[in-house]
Amino acid sequence: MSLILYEAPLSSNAQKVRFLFAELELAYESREVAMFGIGTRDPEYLAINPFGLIPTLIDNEWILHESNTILRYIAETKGGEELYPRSPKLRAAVDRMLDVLGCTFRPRVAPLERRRIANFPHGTRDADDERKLEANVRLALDGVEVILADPSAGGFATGPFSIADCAWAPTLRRLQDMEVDLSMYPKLFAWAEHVLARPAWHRAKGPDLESRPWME
Ligand SMILES: N[C@@H](CCC(=O)N[C@@H](CS)C(=O)NCC(=O)O)C(=O)O
Repeated sequence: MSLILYEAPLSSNAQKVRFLFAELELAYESREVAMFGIGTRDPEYLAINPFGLIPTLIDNEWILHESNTILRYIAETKGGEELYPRSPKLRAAVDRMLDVLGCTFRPRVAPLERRRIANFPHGTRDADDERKLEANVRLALDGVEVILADPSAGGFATGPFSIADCAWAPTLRRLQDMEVDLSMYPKLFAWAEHVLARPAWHRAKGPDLESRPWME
């Protein structure tokens, strides 16, 4: 088989790639990499992903890591061109949402996820602390809500369904799982409902968070 994905069921960065595979109905071989394994990776895995992170793609012996880069590569080369538009402004809108996710949103939301979903560090749930973390998430949600107010974002992040929606789906799901009150963010709420209702997401999302050890 030409496509191999090194992944983990609960890895948000693997889930986004699985979502795109499911949208494009691409067959691939899944090879599970243990989560929480950073620092203990074997040399074989470090040879294909020098950071020891998940996911890694191999396409006919050609190796690629970084989940958003994998999304772009798959869309361009495996029949998903309409999910990563060529026109510079439409492409910039998709790229912006990918960058907002990786560079701005994930760093703000990850600490709250660790407390609320993973209960990490264990046994130290402190309501005041969580409120501070949630306030930090809300600043980021405010920004996303403004972006989604663009009239061209018709239900999805950037207009028609794109790889930006694939990338955001795992994080939107976790916002729901963390019971962050999204009522102040009607556009984000509607977007999450829309994306997470896609049949391909249901085929790709993997197990519920409670059922497996979890980490970002
Ligand atoms: N920027 C990387 C981040 C990858 C990443 O942080 N992956 C997490 C899983 S979602 C990981 O490997 N964590 C370390 C571990 O589980 O040992 C990407 O987008 O691929």
